[in-house]
Amino acid sequence: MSAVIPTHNTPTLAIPTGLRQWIDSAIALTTPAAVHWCTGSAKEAKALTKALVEAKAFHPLPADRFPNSYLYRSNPNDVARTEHLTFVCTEKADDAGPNNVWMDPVAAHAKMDALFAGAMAGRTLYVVPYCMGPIDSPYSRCGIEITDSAYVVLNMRLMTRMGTAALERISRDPSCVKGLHSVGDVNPDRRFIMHFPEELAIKSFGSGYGGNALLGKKCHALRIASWQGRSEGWLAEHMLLLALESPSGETHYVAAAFPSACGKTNLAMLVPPDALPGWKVRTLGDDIAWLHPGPDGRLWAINPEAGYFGVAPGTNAKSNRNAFEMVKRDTLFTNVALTASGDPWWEGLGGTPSIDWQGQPYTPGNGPAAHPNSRFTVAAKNNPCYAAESDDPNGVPLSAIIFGGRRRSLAPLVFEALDWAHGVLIGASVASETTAAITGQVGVLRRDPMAMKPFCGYHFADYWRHWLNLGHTLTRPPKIFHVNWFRQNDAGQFLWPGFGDNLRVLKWITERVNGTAAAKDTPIGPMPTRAALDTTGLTLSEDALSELLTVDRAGWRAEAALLKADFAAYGERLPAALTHQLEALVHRLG
Ligand code: GTP
Ligand code: SPV
Ligand code: MN
Repeated sequence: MSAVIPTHNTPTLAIPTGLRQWIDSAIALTTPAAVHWCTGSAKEAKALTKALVEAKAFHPLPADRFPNSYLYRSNPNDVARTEHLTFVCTEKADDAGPNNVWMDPVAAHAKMDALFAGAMAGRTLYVVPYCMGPIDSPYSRCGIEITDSAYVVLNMRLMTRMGTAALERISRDPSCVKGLHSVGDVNPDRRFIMHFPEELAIKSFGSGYGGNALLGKKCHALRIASWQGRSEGWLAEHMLLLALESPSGETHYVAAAFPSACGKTNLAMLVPPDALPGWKVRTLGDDIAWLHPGPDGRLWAINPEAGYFGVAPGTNAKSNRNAFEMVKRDTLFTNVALTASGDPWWEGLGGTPSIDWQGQPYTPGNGPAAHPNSRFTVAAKNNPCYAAESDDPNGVPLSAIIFGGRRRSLAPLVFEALDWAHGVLIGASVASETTAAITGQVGVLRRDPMAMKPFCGYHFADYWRHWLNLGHTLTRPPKIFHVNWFRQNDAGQFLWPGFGDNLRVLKWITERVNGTAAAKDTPIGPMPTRAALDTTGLTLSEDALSELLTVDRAGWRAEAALLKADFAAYGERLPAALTHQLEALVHRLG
């Protein structure tokens, strides 16, 4: 992408000296043709968009049906996060843990600086100040991303509070995350996403895609923030955040951690089924939550993001009507297909594609028309069920935390933790089939503790200890649950209808919080009795229901043995309380 705003501008605010020096040294290293300080204004976005359209990098969608919306096709070698190229560079290798790929920080800086040298020649360098969380929240944290991608700038503008307001906060409090990004030559052999948690710094080269390039998201708000949260007493989690209002008007706030492409956006935007009138779901966040113990002994949550980078395939008027409506304006689509009339298209939408995600005439034998990890970027405020509490500087108090994974077998529809420590074990034992959100094989079951395998910026054993310790500070902790929407029958069909019908599970969960729903005790934790799960208006065979609500003891014994082996990889650092929880589970399984 060449220089699109070829004029130098200067920031209108005083930049703290250390930051100014960092920016100056990045300019000296990357030698851009121009430098642009982003203000986040509509005028700026318009100019960038226009330049991208002129450069044919943005394809305008039909303005009558998709106003202010564009299709962007990324390099076909750059369509998902790349975990093997993502590093945590701590002084001591042990601090990154076996869950991360580690590199010595001195070696990592040298490697990256060699790549960045002269990398922005002929391009514009954008200075992108952003704030993760409401501008006026004590829980929010700022960052500056330096990038040579106008696509990244426009995405960051939708995904974060980007521009002047963030820069104002930074000028008052310079402790911000420094992110340096270049798309480079988009060569997978020269692609690295490096994190320096001890320096609050990120260097990302060679990718323009999502979590690799929008540095406020996974790099800052999860990997660096999880490190900060450990030392400051809070948690940065891969969680959606929703408000659930019952017909009687009572609201519960719920956070849920599922691995990538396992249903967070869909649950966060849930449209209740007609058979359960009076229930309402409002969205606070769809991907990341920062959790802080409050003075009242409850756990409080904010969503650090301001937009969604959501999975397109599977989205339709029936599965997620809110998302379907939301992406009809002001939306950037990445790697979707087009219909003959030029509308965006993806698998599961209905209708037929004409042009595939690579811009070629669609041929059915050539794989899916839209890339399975094709995405929409849209401001959260465009969500028809946006929760106003998203802007509350104090966040919202959690009633429940849900963990879940994509498992065709074993894990039942829902079960409950006996207490916080058992809940930490449940989180640590999350396993899920891999999805298109990361490069590599899809459908392989792997352990993904707390859905944070790709995102925890430090040793998992230390992370679980932090979770356990944090629980001790809560006098009114949220209840913890585990769900699985993805059980399959022998024919490979989903047993549970999912989507809007997941409300039935949320209903049981909040009734458990209120102490009004029945449960049967099982070795893995309390589960709904058949009568306690509201199946009004649901056409589901009793066989399927009983399969969804049964514990396969032999299967769970095998699972516990696997878990024990997986935990062994974390060695001496593994908290004893977690080992005790696992032993207790084995004991209950008999
Ligand atoms: P990331 O943005 O990668 O973190 O993903 P996510 O966790 O937000 O997942 P998302 O809600 O985008 O869903 C991913 C895929 O799973 C989509 O294709 C959905 O259609 C599908 N999906 C979501 N919820 C359900 C469900 O309840 N049942 C079934 N069968 N599929 C679902
Ligand atoms: C995920 O993979 O969990 C995402 C998309 O939410 S990305 O921003 O690429 O990380
Ligand atoms: Mn995600």
